[in-house]
Amino acid sequence: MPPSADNVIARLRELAIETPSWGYGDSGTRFATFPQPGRPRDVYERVDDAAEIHRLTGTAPAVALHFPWDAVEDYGELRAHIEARKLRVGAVNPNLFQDPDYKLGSVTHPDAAVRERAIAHLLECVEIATELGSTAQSLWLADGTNYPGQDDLRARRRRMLDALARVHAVLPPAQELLIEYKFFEPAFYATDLADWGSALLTCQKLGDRARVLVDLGHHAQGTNVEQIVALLSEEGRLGGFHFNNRKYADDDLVVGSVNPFELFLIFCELVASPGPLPRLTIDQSHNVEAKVEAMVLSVTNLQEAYAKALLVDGQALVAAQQAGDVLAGHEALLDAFRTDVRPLCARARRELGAAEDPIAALRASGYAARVAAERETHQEISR
Ligand code: RM4
Ligand code: MN
Ligand code: MN
Repeated sequence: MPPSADNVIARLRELAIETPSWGYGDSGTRFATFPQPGRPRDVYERVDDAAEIHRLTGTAPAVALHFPWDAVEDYGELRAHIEARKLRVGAVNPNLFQDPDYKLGSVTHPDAAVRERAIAHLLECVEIATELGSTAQSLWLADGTNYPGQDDLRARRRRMLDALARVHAVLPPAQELLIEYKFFEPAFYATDLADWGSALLTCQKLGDRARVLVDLGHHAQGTNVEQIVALLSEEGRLGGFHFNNRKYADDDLVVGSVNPFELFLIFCELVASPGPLPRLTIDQSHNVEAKVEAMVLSVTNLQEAYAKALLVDGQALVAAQQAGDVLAGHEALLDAFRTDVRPLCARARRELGAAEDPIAALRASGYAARVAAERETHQEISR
């Protein structure tokens, strides 16, 4: 028997998604950026948008931050602003990909002085995380090479391991280090952390508090992401997710929009994993869609994928697998996937004090028009 509706709702109520501060501001492609009315002008307004997502969904209680994009003078003030909006700080994300110094790499750079700069930023992010009460530093490196012979692949790996070991060594007990991989871009010949295996080996070398972060957009076409999730979970190294959806590359489309079945299968692996859910963060920088609404839709898509995974009849699945009944096992998954879980999710949200239909509630609330008026008519604020 699948679990009861009450059980599913109890588990749904515990789902906690982190939304990304960097997903609320203007973004675009390398061809153009399309400014949206009401876009937040600073981290405080990005937090306000994140709070609106949580108000509507009841399931987005944390905001992940990116530095230096979200840097402020007074982190106590920022933390108070976040907590006053009933949010907490999610993972702190360092940025080692924009400074001209990092053209040839950051922690893998051939010049030791550049590597020291990169390490100093990672150590600064440990301090920022401490001040903000964050429990993770989530690291994605843009490091890589574009041409064979451009640099020594093994030396780059050793430089990276030395640098990250220094960061891991000073992590306070409350913090962990999440290591994200990406198979290409911005480097096109060799990415220093290209896949889950490279990230896992790195974590195993660093120590217990380093775990792998899986960004759904960072794999080659056809990769079985749910199997990667199962493997990392079995190794005790599944640190978390960056949720988005992709069609071709690192597209950052709304999670669950292109391949909801893949998302469901990933949640099936999470439901099968012992212990609490790992860190679940959205990593989407939208180009043409309304940003707050896109983030609400992303959270409701995650709620639905989780609800469907919770509805799988585990006994029927195991019985089919043990009987070698290939399609019965598959059909046990399809039964759950085809269930319309919208009423269940609406009930869970109602019990959380959120909106039964968050998209309709957002549209009816006038939030977009209000922030468009407030944020356009005032001078650029500086805090
Ligand atoms: C990268 C990666 C990182 C994110 C940046 C903005 O592709 O996904 O997680 O911090 O984009
Ligand atoms: Mn990511
Ligand atoms: Mn990405």
